[in-house]
Amino acid sequence: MRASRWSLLALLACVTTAVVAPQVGSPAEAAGSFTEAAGSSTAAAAPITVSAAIGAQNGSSATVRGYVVGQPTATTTVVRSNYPSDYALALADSAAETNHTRMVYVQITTSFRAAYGLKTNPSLLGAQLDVTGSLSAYFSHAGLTSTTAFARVGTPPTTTTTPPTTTPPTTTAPPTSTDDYYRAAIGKTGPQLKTALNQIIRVGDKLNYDQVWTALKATDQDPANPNNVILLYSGRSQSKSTNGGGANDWNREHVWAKSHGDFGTATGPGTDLHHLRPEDVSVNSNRGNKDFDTGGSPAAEAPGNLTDSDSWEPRDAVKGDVARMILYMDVRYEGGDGYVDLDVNDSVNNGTAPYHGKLSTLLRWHAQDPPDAFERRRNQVIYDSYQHNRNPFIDHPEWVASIWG
Ligand SMILES: [Ca+2]
Ligand SMILES: [Ca+2]
Ligand SMILES: [Ca+2]
Repeated sequence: MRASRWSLLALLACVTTAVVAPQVGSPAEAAGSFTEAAGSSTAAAAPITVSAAIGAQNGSSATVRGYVVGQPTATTTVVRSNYPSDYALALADSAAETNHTRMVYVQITTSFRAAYGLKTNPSLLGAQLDVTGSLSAYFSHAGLTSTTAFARVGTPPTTTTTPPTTTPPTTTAPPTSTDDYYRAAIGKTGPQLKTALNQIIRVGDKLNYDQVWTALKATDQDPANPNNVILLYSGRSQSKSTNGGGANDWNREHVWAKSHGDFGTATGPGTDLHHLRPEDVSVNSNRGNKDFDTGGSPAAEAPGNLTDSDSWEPRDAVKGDVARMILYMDVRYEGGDGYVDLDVNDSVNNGTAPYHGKLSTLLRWHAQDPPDAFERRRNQVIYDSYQHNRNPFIDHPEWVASIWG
């Protein structure tokens, strides 16, 4: 009896919404009601639980229903006050949930931050939401990314939850490749390709230097031990918690030496995760600001690496990684956005000029050591969870020859 009464109420609510919708006149509201109609005419978009979302991290699109239980700030940390930003929230099946393994971390895309970010809307804690997005990792944790719709459960979507200017979802399938991301570059070659890639990858979020510590623990996690990171040159697996300044701690290596262009550690090239890697403090210091080239004698504590007075040769397993990081920096930083234009050249001893070498060696290394699973995962984590931009030469190794061939 109770069930049928609820059904009747639900039906009545639908009818009421349907009746009200035609009365609203603004284009935004009309678009909202169109979206509703489109949604109901396709396959049923019934919300799934948070538990189901955690069990289906396969990149598919879904609407997840859950209670706001805080803001994730790291893989295992969810804060419930003093929210640092409007960029993320955590949902759970219970409003009282405190165990992060029973939460899904939701990326709040730009247009929803003002209405659903916890820094601006701390009273959302405990509210029940329906959020639509892609079931994929966020902060290296079960996640819902690239979100396209947010709604408070029980609130008619046409009145308060339709974002003002976002386009209604036109496709239901999530992108299965990076083709959408690179759409404006695909088909171009040479300088036109470089320009198109710059315009794509310069868009994103930036970290401060302190946030880089947390990010590197996710991007460079040892696949065989989630408590550790892998050090770039040393190849050593070392506890995430041993970051610091001691000789055998790890710190933040700028693969594009930060003195080349003198950008330091201010937000920008100095904090760009695409070229920052964990490295042993003394090894980092030994590499210093040398350009990359072959030759020299074995570097202390970094088996397989060679160094002489003017160059550093990384171990074979990361030669291509180093090359692609340097090439990314050239394309990402082209001036005109407040940061120095960085350029790769065919020299060593570049000193504080905004150049890095040695191009001919880096091109060989790129061919010799193609992208592997570790490097691709790292690129994806940076895209999903931190900067929301990509290194094109990991996704499209053939573009290196098109630009520098
Ligand atoms: Ca050391
Ligand atoms: Ca490699
Ligand atoms: Ca450049």
